[in-house]
Amino acid sequence: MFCEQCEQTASGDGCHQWGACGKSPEVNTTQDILVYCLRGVAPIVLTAKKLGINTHDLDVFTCESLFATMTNVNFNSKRFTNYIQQCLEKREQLKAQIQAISPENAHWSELSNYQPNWDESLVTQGQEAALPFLSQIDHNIDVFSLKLTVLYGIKGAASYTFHAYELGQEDDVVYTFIHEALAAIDRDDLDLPDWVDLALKVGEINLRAMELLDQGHTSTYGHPIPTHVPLNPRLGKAILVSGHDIKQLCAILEQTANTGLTVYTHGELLPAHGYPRLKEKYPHFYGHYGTAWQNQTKDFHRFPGAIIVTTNCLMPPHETYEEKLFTVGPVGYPGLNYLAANEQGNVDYSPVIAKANSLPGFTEESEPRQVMVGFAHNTVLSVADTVIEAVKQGKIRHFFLVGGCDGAKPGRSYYTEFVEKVPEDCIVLTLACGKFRFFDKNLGQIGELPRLMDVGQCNDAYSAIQIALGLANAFEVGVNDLPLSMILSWYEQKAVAVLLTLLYLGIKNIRLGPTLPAFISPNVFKLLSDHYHLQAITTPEADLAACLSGA
Ligand code: FSO
Ligand code: SF4
Repeated sequence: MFCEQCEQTASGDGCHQWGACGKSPEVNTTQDILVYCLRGVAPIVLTAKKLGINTHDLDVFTCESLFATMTNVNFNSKRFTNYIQQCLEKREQLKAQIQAISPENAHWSELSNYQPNWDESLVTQGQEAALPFLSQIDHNIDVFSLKLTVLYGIKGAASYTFHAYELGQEDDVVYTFIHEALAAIDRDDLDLPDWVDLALKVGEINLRAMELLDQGHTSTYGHPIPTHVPLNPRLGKAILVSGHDIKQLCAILEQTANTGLTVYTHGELLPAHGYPRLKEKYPHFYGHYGTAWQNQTKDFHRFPGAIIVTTNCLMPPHETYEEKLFTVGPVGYPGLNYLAANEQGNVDYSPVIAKANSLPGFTEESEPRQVMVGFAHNTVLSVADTVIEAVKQGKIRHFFLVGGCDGAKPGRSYYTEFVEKVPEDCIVLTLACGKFRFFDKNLGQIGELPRLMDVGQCNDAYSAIQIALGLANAFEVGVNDLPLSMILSWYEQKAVAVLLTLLYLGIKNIRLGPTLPAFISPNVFKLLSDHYHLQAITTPEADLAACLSGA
């Protein structure tokens, strides 16, 4: 196997024997074959779109199945075999439609005609499917690096697009580009500048995908508002919902209303407490339990109720809690309870409710603790005048966006130290699961403004971008001229997509850690640092001093 799509890739240069995430070579191979099939489907979909054929089914399927190949989403090779079968069936149906109306356009490459041999193990065939792609490493390492950047960025954008679709927000421009990018991977007529442009285009399209998702969330659940979230459980039986999918969280709240169960968020669902239409409608939507994804084995073991994981990051489960753990959507693990949606896309959560009722729930009270969420773009920009005034009066010196993913590597303590060292006349905006290293710290206030503001999930990176652009607009300066520094942590492919969006927007001086992506070649990194001053984190002290001096 070969995989280097995430930050914890083995020895910093690729997982070869077994995934550091727990992914087996078999799962990796079936993922490779699925992506190989999607690369072959893409030119067919693009031809169909030009002919006016409706490709919506394959558009959504492509996004969902790419989402499933992201880090810590799905470890079940059977699910990937099933995705491959569906992909090939849908591909042949679309070819037949094209053949029927425009036979002169129905000529397909070997890749678009690919058929695995179902009588033989997919594992050996998958290696062959991935190899032509891998062999390009020797051909041009920098182009290969950018191809991987595009592929991983597209995976992240596909996950946002899939969430937005679930909330009724779609744009064919996004779907079309996802197919264009997948088809481009097998082109050999593009040189380095073309690939740089394509990577930035991934960023542009990802911005649109994130905008759609933001519209989906805010039009369905209202704009987030500052909200206190208890961290201490209350007495009674309980369900814990992890991942990012607010639509599934809402469905769970609806089905558990008046059951006596209390619903808690875990990980990246913490910011869901800021949505007024969820809080107002569901009084049993109570608090948050646990911290970031890499601590889930401890959190899930201790939680005395049923647990649902709606998206990444799922870790291989321990036997102490696998019986009470359920997955939905693109998430899966062999042997784990999976709740498939019906034809209307709805999930029946009654097995989760039954499991929660069979477990003890919380039987002891604990010290009240709370955190505050809800500082999304609408809230922050509604006080833009106060912010500007505070900056003009010298009460606020600088803003730091300390955001991104968490992970298990010790180097990630950089982010905690960084936040602890931020001077008292500066504000920290945060988002995504990296915040769990400092989310419950009391950093106090500057006037009416909290010094630590939670913008939301990694899926709300759009909100952070809107805040930066809105403040730049209010100050009548460019975004790079704001007293704002971005200190980002990455782990998986959504972070790659967001980074490409920030580069597409021309944002400079981003500091990235805890390590640089293994798939970025030294030349590509040099190009990004020359153009955008993208830089690796160093030490909290040195980076803070540099940011405050405007570097
Ligand atoms: Fe974290 Fe995982 Fe949200 Fe990522 S839970 S690491 S960027 O998948 O999604 O921030
Ligand atoms: Fe390794 Fe990350 Fe790939 Fe898992 S997703 S196999 S940890 S590079």
